[in-house]
Amino acid sequence: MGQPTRDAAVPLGQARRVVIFTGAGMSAESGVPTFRDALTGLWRRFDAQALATPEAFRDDPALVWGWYEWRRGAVQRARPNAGHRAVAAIEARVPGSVLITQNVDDLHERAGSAAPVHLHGSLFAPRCSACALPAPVPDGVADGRRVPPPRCGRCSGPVRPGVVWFGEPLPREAIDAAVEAASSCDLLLTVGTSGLVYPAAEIPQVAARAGATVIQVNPDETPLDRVSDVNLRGPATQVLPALVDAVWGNGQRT
Ligand code: BJW
Ligand code: ZN
Repeated sequence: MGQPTRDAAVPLGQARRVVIFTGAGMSAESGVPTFRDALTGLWRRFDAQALATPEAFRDDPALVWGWYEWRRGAVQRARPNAGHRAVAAIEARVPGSVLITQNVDDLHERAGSAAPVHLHGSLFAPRCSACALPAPVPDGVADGRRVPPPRCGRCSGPVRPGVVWFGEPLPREAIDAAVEAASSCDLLLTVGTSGLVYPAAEIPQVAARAGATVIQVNPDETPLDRVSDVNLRGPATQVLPALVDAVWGNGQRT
């Protein structure tokens, strides 16, 4: 075990209130591309940041709906990885832990995390873009780039993905729960996020300002390096199981 893992294992073993804050890097090794990775295949000439906006959906609903259907298909084919399972193991070991994710996939739930706080919504919660009525997740996944969105059963408005686009507010309950958890935790573990998108990127900063230990897991440098007490450089599937093993490897809470 390396020194940084030991430096992280000691405070994690002592913490009673842990926040785990995750981003797209968490699911990268399950084959779900990160938000800022180049889009592949059919979508390689598009810019994710331009597609993830209310304006893009208004201008070309079939293009944007098609992109999200393609991504829903990729997530449904993906399986949770050892990093997701390690997060669920931390939650099981530390009952006062809260999982906050920016991810719109369901891989944490499928790895055994009971109630992640989804700051940026979900690929599995479509709703009417006009009246907000929840809409069913379509059966199967449509193939192709442009897929006209289904129509709302109440007002016939176009159904949109239940995610948070640039310029939209985060769900009130989710951001309130995240700020509350970050303000009162002993330790925050941030995993696989670039820390570029606000207000989510404030969450580790809130914890640091409140005096919590911040541990970051990321193969690359990020703006969150400077608020982190320990930087564990590496992929989540290796670093997180090693950390869990370092703290609870003998099956006992330290
Ligand atoms: C690994 C790994 C491995 C790889 N293991 N790691 C303050 C300053 C500047 C701008 C703003 C500001 N406040 C607000 C803004 C504007 C804007 C914003 O932040 N813009 C920035 C680009 C500058 N924010 C907003 O618009 C937000 N809304 C808002 O502020 O509303 C105000 C309002 C109030 C009241 C009324 C009305 C409005 C909304 C932001 C919503 C973001 N939504 C998205 C899309 C969701 C749907 C979708 O997926 O399509 O959420 S954007 C995208 O970024 C997605 C992600 O959740 C989010 C964060 O990305 P993440 O997870 O960090 O992924 P990546 O790809 O960036 O990084 C991956 C990381 O993993 C990298 O670091 C890799 O190294 C690492 N990695 N492999 C571990 N194996
Ligand atoms: Zn409607």
